Amino acid sequence: MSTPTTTPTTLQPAQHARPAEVPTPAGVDTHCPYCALQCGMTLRPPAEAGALPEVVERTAFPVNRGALCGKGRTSPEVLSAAVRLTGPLVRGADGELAPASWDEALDRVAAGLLRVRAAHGRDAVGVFGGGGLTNEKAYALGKFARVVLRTSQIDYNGRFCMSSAAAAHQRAFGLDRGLPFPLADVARTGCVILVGSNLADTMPPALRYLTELRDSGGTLIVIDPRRTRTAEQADLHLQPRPGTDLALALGLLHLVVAEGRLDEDFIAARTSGWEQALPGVMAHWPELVERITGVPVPQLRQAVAMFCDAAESMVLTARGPEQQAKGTDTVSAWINLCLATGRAGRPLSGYGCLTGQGNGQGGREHGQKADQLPGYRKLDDPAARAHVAGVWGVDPDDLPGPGRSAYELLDTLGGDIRALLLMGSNPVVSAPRAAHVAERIAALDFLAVCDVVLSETAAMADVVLPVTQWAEETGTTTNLEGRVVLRRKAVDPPPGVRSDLEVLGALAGRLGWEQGFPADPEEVFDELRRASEGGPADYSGISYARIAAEDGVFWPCPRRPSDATAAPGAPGAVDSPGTPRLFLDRFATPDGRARFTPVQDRPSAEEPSADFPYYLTTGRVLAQYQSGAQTRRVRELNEAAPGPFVQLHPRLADRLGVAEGDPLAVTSRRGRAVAPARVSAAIRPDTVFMPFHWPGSGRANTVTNPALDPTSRMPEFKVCAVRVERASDVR
Ligand SMILES: Nc1nc2c(c(=O)[nH]1)N[C@H]1C(S)=C(S)[C@@H](COP(=O)(O)OP(=O)(O)OC[C@H]3O[C@@H](n4cnc5c(=O)[nH]c(N)nc54)[C@H](O)[C@@H]3O)O[C@H]1N2
Ligand SMILES: Nc1nc2c(c(=O)[nH]1)N[C@H]1C(S)=C(S)[C@@H](COP(=O)(O)OP(=O)(O)OC[C@H]3O[C@@H](n4cnc5c(=O)[nH]c(N)nc54)[C@H](O)[C@@H]3O)O[C@H]1N2
Ligand code: SF4
Ligand SMILES: [Mo]
Repeated sequence: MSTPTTTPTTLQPAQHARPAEVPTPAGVDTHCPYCALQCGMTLRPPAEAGALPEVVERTAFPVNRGALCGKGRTSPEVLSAAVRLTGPLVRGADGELAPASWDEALDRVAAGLLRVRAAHGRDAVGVFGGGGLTNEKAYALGKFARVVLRTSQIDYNGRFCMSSAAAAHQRAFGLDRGLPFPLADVARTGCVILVGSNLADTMPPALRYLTELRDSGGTLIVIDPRRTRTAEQADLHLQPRPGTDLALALGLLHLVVAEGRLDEDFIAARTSGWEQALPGVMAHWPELVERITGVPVPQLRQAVAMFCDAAESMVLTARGPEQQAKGTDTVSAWINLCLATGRAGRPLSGYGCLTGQGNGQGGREHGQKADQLPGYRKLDDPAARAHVAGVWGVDPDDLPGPGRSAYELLDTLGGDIRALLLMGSNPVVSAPRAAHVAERIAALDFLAVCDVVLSETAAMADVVLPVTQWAEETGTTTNLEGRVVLRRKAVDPPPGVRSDLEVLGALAGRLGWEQGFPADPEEVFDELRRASEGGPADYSGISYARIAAEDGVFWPCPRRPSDATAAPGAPGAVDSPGTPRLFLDRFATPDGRARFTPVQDRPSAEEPSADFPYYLTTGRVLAQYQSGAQTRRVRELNEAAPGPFVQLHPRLADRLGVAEGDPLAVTSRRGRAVAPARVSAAIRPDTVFMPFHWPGSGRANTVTNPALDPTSRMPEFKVCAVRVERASDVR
């Protein structure tokens, strides 16, 4: 790797108040490469050649106030040339990946995409993006697909993440932003119901807001089939069967009605559709809900009392209830609970989704989703098409229509889709029914992958393009609060790598588009602002300079020029201050009212049976991130979480004759994973849990169910039926 220079390209050096005797280190304020909290940090350039930059606390950033988890603290290690790609790779006639020049690699990609397009049509070329990509990259990737490739077949891994919550948000509020309030509000409400989030492990610095909530007399209810480190903090932990959150939410709302705790005034003044939702609620009486969920009626009553006794309260969901084939209805049921009790559209109350990836929020707003155009516009809306086509300088009729969702796209590879450009995901590890997905990827005529490291998916590619990462480039992300932040370049990349934006520009050039794909992120952002202007996620009043000055700006942030001719952000333009809190006056629906959605409980796509008697649920551990492509390359994290495991209850372990560490086989209708047993009373006896961070024989996603939610197309990562055996008993 090249030596990062002592004075890196930066917009603004860090300027924190420090004791006078400690010299202020030269450093660059930036943000963590990983999760949606987008913790602020300062990177201090290395003192000596070849060393890595040092992470320094940045207390001024309000979300994490200096705190970082181990992943953030060790994030510079992935910058090391020892673990990352430093030059393009091209698969040779011998079938092996070998180093190649950039020109050769880019020519190969252009030729591969053109060949498939010529033989099979535009929709035979697919694009798969990621919620970790910056806004600029997500925007450029979506534009590249629609304008250069003119394919409808683009989607991204965010579909696997928060798409159910996004769909339910849209249904109820007419707008989808993960949290409609700053995270700090969580510490100031009266009661929080946290549904299927293990944020002590997945967003550790956010735990402080829950601690502050409880310290100031508020209460915390956690709903999780496992007694996680997060659940241990709760005043009340409900431990339902996996996949029963919909019944649970309906049951709580039933009790709200039965106990006369509805907020009739709020329902009348600010909502619509309550009468239609009521029958589904009344059909879920407490004893039935206890039977479905396994949560005793007294606990249901206690939860309702805690939630309604507080003057303000919140429901926050994460992947537990969302990654289900009924995830959208499940989130709608939780939103209905908030609406019926007047816990929405008021200060310190409301529903929020804890978005997951670094740019999980922005990544779904700027056009890499199958049905979307920038600014959270809809691809099937003629006015939206006309606006964005105008910014892009193309005919609206030339824009393709909506395409397939992520799993459906992957499932089509080697069939209708014969070439794929993949940027920012590692589906061989992270997609449901992963062995099948790997087979589909292998059946492609052509695969190009842009990545920082040689991920398991990149290793299958015909061409691997090595790209720059967070600290080596500037760009914006939008955190789980809807706060747009600026990740600044802090170090120079190794000479052999290029940015995703440069790659898209070079490919566009080879495919006949000399203009329209600049490599400068700020130029891309300025175009994105115009493309988003007037859309639901309006960024037109946000500029790099403003983000730098304000340490983040919340969308929607329309430009409001006092002088109508002033460019966004220019002197004379008075832009919106941004919107930290949504819906206080009205919801974003046509009539300004939040909408109840009538929902009914239904079973999971796969319930336990004689052959597959247990539930498998999956998720995360503290020290690994996602498919592990990055964090498995960091020594300290690997030592903390070296491999997969199967968490199971001591009673189940006894029944199977299994001791701690024994290899266990977990088998579903899709396949089998083998990993050591981790015996723990923290999990329900009818359920086993596997983290999904590893490839190979312990890959959880070999087992998971790709059943999709009908609305969001979210796969059912959180529930499937499995057999659990000692690996030695399985032939
Ligand atoms: N360390 C770490 N942090 C991360 C990530 C990571 O990979 N590693 N990834 C980031 C991303 S992209 C995301 S999306 C977030 C995810 O953040 P979380 O949603 O907090 O993470 P998960 O572990 O997937 O799921 C949370 C909890 O849901 C529970 N659960 C399982 N099934 C059910 C169910 O049916 N109902 C309910 N109510 N709960 C259930 C699990 O037991 C688990 O404790 O984390 C982000 N942060
Ligand atoms: N069983 C099970 N499976 C799951 C989940 C679960 O809970 N259970 N959760 C799902 C969820 S919520 C998610 S978000 C997905 C995530 O799963 P993936 O989509 O596989 O996410 P990552 O592992 O973050 O993959 C990102 C890839 O992009 C690379 N990368 C990082 N930065 C850049 C960049 O700037 N440019 C480019 N070109 N590449 C970059 C990384 O090195 C890595 O290889 O997994 C899903 N899969
Ligand atoms: S909590 Fe998320 S953003 Fe913060 S340091 Fe950890 S991984 Fe990075
Ligand atoms: Mo995610």
